[in-house]
Amino acid sequence: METGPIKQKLEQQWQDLSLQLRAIPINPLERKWATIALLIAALFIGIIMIDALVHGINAPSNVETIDSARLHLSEEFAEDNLGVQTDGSGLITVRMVAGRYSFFPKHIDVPAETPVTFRWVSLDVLHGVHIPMTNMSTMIVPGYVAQVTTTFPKPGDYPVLCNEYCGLGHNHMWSNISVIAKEDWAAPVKSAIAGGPENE
Ligand SMILES: [Cu+2]
Repeated sequence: METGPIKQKLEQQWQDLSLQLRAIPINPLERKWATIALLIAALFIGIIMIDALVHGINAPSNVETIDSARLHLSEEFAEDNLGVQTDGSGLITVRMVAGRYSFFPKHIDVPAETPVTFRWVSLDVLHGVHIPMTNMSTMIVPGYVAQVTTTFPKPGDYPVLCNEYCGLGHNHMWSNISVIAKEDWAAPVKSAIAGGPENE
């Protein structure tokens, strides 16, 4: 197929359009502010792109499915396997189950200033989890594993809140995490249990 005439026609149309646009009278002050507005938009898009592509800051998304009705039978989220675990290279993974109206296990200890990967599953309905002062804020959708890596900046008790309405007891659905100084924290003993993609 010959593209020459089509290309010519498109170029002609583009020239006509730009001539028409240039013929529209625009107040210089308006033009100035429109330019500033476009530059601000470009700056914000640039910051988002740099964060996403250079610093790796992305919205939590993890397409990994799991059968919510059989969590207790699954290898990874069986009761004995919940909580804090470290693998050979020292990476810390926390596995937690959200269910009406609590997060299980009820209490965990994690170190400050260390990346901790949380893997959340729901055993019933849609839940959310939010830990103030961290980037932890994700939905826990039944049938999927939600995974977020976060770092707790300093020792203390951090609240863990459900932020998706999940039923009448929703406002009581919260627990807390103890964050202890990096040098005082010791990895839990049961650390070699299989489960999860990083241990396979
Ligand atoms: Cu809730």
